[in-house]
Formats: sequence, structure tokens, C-alpha cells
Amino acid sequence: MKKHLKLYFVMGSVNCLKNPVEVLSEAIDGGITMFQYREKGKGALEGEDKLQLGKKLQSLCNQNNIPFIVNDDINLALELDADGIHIGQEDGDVSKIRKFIGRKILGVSAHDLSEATEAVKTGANYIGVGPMYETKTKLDTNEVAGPDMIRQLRQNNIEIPIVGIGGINQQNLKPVINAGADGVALISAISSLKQPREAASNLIESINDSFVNE
Ligand code: 3NM
Repeated sequence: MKKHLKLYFVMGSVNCLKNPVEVLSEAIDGGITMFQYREKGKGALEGEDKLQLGKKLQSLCNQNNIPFIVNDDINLALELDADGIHIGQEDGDVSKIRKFIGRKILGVSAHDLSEATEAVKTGANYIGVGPMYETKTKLDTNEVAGPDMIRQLRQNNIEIPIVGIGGINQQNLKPVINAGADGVALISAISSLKQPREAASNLIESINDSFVNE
């Protein structure tokens, strides 16, 4: 799990400057290690359109051995037979979802020690901790927790794989890794750039450097 979390690209059509299939294809070429289909927000696709884009993105992931995770939508995750699902604190009973999806990857957003402890107990495979920094991409985020939240979780024996999320870019990712994260999850630092391939390639290089220089 940990190696897949290194550079976890999250995106939906509303986050992209150009065709999402092109963006994902370039991001994969650049070196992302996992992908989450998060079709959310104003103007997001629904129903059949959401399903069809999901199929295209999943197929790209499958061809490149990149785990394909669906955000929130359990029915879509099951219909596509995705590799996993990522859910927030508001998205229902985690233990029930764990039973429902069987052995698929289950990611849970956690913002503090109690949420992280609960996620571990209920069978999450990894937790997403955020926001690390200010972000304009998600409007209803909690207050900025900062990399220090990850450090606190590690100090309190949370050993599950952790990915930091929220406002992460090339310049500020190192403190997230140094705090004990196994990787970074991000949207705009890849999806809103004109050159997603270069963005991903620079990001993975910085992440690898951060692990070496820990
Ligand atoms: N979850 P960007 S922050 C999807 O704090 C999401 O749980 C967050 O987008 C959390 O990389 C966030 O563009 C948005 O800041 C991440």
C-alpha cells in the first residue's frame, strides 16, 4: 500500500484544464503511483456521463498498473469493479462499507487522532490527513491541520499508511513526508497545470528526494 501512496493523484473533470483522459494519461507518464476518480463540485458529471468517464480513466489506470480508486460513490466503485474506494467522515458507517466492499482498498479521510484511531479500528487500508495547507480546490475543508498533525498521529502509534492532502505542491511537500506521511495526495498541482506530465515527474522526484533526505 505504502508504495502506491507516494504520488496519489486525485481528480475529476471540473479540476482539469483540458480533457481529463489526456490529463490522466500525462500524469501517468510523469510517474503518479495511484489515482482517485473524484467527480465532484459545480458542473461535475452525473449518471451515465460520470460512469463513462470513469470507465475511460479506469482503463488507462489498468493498462499502467495504477490502482484506480473511486471517491465516495460505492455503487460506482462496485459497478466499475474499482480497486478501491475513498470515503470522508460524512459518507456513512466505515465498518459497514468495509463489509460491503470486501477486500477492495478502503481509504478514509481523518482529521485528528480520534478519527484516525476509529479508521484503523474499522479496517481502513490507509488514511488521508488534511488539509496540510490552504486549498482552493475543496471549499468545505476543516481548518488547516498542517504536517504537524501527521507527526502527532505517528507519535501516538498510528502506524497505518498515511497520505497528506490539501494545498500540496512541489515547494511544500517535503515537510509532509518528513512528518511521517507515506506520500502526498493532490489535485491542482497536477490537474490545473498546462503540463501535467512535467508536473508529476517533478513531484515524484521531489518526493523520492524527501524520503532519501529524511
Ligand atoms: N480533501 P488540492 S483537501 C479533496 O483536507 C481534498 O481532506 C482535503 O486539492 C482534506 O491538492 C482536498 O488542489 C483538496 O489542494 C485537495
